[in-house]
Amino acid sequence: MIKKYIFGDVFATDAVVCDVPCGDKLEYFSVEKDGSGYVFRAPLGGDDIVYGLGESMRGINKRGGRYVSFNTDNMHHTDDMPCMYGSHNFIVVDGAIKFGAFFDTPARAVFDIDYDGSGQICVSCEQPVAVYIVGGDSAYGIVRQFLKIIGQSYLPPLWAFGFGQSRWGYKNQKDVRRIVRKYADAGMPLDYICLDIDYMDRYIDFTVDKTRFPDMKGLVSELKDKGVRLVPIVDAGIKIEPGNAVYEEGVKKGYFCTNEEGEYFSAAVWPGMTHFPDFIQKDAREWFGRQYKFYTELGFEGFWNDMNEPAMFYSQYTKGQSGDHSGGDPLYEGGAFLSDYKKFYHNIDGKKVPHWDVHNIYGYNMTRASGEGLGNLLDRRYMLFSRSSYIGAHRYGGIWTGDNSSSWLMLRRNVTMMSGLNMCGFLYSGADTGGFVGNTTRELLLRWLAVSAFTPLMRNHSAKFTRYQECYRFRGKDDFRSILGLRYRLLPYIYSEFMKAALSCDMYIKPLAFGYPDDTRARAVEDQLLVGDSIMIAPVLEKGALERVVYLPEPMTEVRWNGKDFLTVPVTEGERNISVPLGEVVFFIRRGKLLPVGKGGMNAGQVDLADVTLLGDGKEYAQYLDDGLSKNCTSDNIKILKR
Ligand code: MIG
Repeated sequence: MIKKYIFGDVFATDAVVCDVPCGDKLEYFSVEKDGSGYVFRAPLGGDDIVYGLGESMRGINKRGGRYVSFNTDNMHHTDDMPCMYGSHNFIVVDGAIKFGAFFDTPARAVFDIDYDGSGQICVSCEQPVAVYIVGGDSAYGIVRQFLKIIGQSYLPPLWAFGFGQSRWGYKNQKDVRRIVRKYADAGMPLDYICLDIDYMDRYIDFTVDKTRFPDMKGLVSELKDKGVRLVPIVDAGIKIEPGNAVYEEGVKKGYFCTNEEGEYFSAAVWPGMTHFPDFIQKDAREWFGRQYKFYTELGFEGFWNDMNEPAMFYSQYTKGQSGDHSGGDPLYEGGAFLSDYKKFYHNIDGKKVPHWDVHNIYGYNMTRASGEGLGNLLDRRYMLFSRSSYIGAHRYGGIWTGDNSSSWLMLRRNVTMMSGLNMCGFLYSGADTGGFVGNTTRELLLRWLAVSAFTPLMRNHSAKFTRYQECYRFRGKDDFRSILGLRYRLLPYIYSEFMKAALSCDMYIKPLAFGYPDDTRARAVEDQLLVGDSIMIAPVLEKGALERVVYLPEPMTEVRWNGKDFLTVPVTEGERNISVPLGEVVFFIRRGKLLPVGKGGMNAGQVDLADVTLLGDGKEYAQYLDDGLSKNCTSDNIKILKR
């Protein structure tokens, strides 16, 4: 049961795609309107858990924290960092009373989830908001209803579930060829390499630097023959430069955001001064999407969208200012001068809308523009993931969780964020494996790969000036081969579970408690996850640890992957200590379920999805199978495998 309640003149975000009936009186929350907006308050029971909020810090249970929806480019992901790159305003209260609430507003919102210990939720929305209240008997059931109204997840091609190598700093075709060769020589699988801003001519979108990549088309096809795709980055800002056709057309047609004086707003990003496409305008979106033809003609089928909060170094107004980027806000919320977000405008159906009021849907609409453009340009599925997002963007692409760091906390947050992201529709997601800023270690990278081996997006990415972290650079390569190999042996399962979840508007990764709602102990577990319908993972998240305690809500089949074989043994419910040497992975098959494992391969194209062995004590497995590329994905592609 879902009801909608409208407060004020709400800006349509298109997050929800179904007709939801309006309710009379808001349930659960009291509402007050004051000078700073709408304030919603709901009491919490003593043991209530609050789930949701997608990409946000702290843990799976959001209780005790304060979270700010205001998309921000900030790499300081400490647990009290209030804003991330995306705003995912959906929460689920799970206690004696259970309900979900989605605060659909493109403007800033603050979620105080019993932060002060007064036992209540307080959600403050600066601008008009549509509140969706979702009823249900269980937190999981509530989430599933919510996922239905926001529409089906983006469907990536099979190769997007392979392993990808990325780094800010790969600068020419020699670098790219070397990485492909090194991975092959090391006997490690690889499906794609991400090209960061250095592939472009002076960081200008829709260009290629001809000296560093003299024959991009040739390179793309040469590598595709080897089973490796290239995935270029696209930034939000368009360089101001006469002769730049995209810039010129955007200026002529009015596709850029404007400033207070009605001229196009200018801000400095990687290419120098740029204009920001007005992605919130439908025509501008279509125009931007058409530009991807430049890339598809070169043979690219995958992209990542960056700097789309939008991030900026300074603007025409803040040029020359330095130091504090907080714009006077007591909370440091970003790399941009916050005041700049108040100084530019969108043109929506002839109405001048301040960016500040619609800030959180900017990146979403960039993803929408790219996704729709690619949908028109390609006869097959594309890979796409974005940094900034809002609920709704999940229908067009995935996300990565931004500039994390090479730290054990961020590994743990990768685990907790995955369940929140899945509750908000972002099934295709993952973190910078190994960590983006800072120097990784062999141990951290191996443990991180053992987590990412289960996330749909599995990409090793790091920043310029940090230690190189390609897997082949480390000693003891067997350990890396083992974990990368595991991913490819599990690909039939991962792909099948993802596609089934997406097609049925379900989650692919869930908190343990969603599988065992009546188990009070499972409710407190934040370092184990259900991945797909059949398995539970219990990764090692601590430095130096060679073992860990796992909680099993029911008897399961323990699976130990040692790099060669899957060793299975039935285990009883309760607490269990598992030893997990680096390079091995231990996980569990749930009672009555089956896990199909394949033969692996050096890239997704080599994996025979149909050639599987079934592990576990279940009777049958419903496998989603197709060619991994065609757009015709339906449940007709599900075959029942019997044991
Ligand atoms: O200002 O393109 O999050 O993944 O490597 C930094 C360079 C811009 C931020 C992205 C990161 C990427 C980097 N970008």
